[in-house]
Amino acid sequence: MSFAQFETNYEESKVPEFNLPDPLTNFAGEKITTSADWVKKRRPELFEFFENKVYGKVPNDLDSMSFKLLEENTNALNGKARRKQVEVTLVKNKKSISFTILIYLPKDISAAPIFMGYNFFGNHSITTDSNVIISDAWSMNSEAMSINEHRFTEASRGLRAHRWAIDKIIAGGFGLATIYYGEIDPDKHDFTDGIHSLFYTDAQENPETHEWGSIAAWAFGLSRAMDYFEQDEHINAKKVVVFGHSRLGKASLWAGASDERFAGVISNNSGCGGAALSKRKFGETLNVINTSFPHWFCKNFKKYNNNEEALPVDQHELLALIAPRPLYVASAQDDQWADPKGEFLSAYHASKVYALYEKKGISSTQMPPVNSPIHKTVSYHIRTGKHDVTDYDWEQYVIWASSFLN
Ligand code: GTR
Repeated sequence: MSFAQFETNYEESKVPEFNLPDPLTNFAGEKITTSADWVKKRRPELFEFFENKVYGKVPNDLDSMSFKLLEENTNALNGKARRKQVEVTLVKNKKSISFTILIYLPKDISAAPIFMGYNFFGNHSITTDSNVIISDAWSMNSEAMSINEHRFTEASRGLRAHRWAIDKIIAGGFGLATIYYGEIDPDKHDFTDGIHSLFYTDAQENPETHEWGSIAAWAFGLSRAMDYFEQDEHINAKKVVVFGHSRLGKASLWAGASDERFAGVISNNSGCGGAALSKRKFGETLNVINTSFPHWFCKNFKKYNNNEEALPVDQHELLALIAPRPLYVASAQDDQWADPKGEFLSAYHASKVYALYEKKGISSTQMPPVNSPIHKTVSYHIRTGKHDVTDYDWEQYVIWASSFLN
């Protein structure tokens, strides 16, 4: 994809002056000074804004859902882990879709805390484990991932293993659950398929202007996985940290905001429409993202293309919706497209809502040096390197999550 037709600002001196909405002043201008007032007078209106004007509302409830254990092995990963592959089927209006959760759990813990997050190229891409089932869902083609004709094959097994530090996660006392995101909604500008299609009435082919785009659909899928975890005796559903990288980090943030069952939330390089402040217009902007990926947000969000000034919220208020639960925002130095500084400042400005709960967050507008993580209830790091998920990132997540889950 080429972004050449858009002008991209990468210079701090060219960031416009902007008024950042105060998370602790409600739309009527009233100051919020207690956590009780935040919950009663501010959080609901912010949530509603993000729901109807940014990510889009889930139109209805499912009619039913079911779980099927496809496979289980107590001797996975050289004997260190229990592996499960569970098929979840969602039913609405006599239509259904299914997705498969791949789960690894440390064997020595009876009900394990877990990290859960989507993968981009199939469950079989995250590990060389030959027992992981290959999804038959649509995928974008990728030469690097050996994917032609939009289908996965054996050729992409393990090709994304470097992004998933499974050994470190298991050794840290956590399990890992992952789902191929395309099984919930294929990542293309076509709403006739995926989870959206189950909810249509008559000949509808598109969500309404305030209804869910793909990010909200992926967040919905994470919540359905959570429904499964709540009845798996080997998982502690009160200790699920939702993780996501890039577009899937946008989805993990929205999942964390919209489903308070998630005990912690990680945004890895989520950028525009994720953790980064939109009003800075640094790197990717709303016009760029809504043009390149018209299906990610609800249609109402397009009103703010080249019109960020008119937005009565910004992404720090999305982060604040996660309070008081632990939140980790991570950036990468060479990922200027995602605006690391905008991600950092967003975590900083969200921290005042955490302070209402006497939880510590980011206390200075000064970014920390690279590879110098700040671990608090609101955590942040910027590491060296590019837009990616590295062992360094996972090492930080395991240390941080251990501080409140183990
Ligand atoms: C980029 C997009 C980003 C980010 C990224 C990804 O092309 O502009 O917002 O989501 O894709 O998901 O890898």
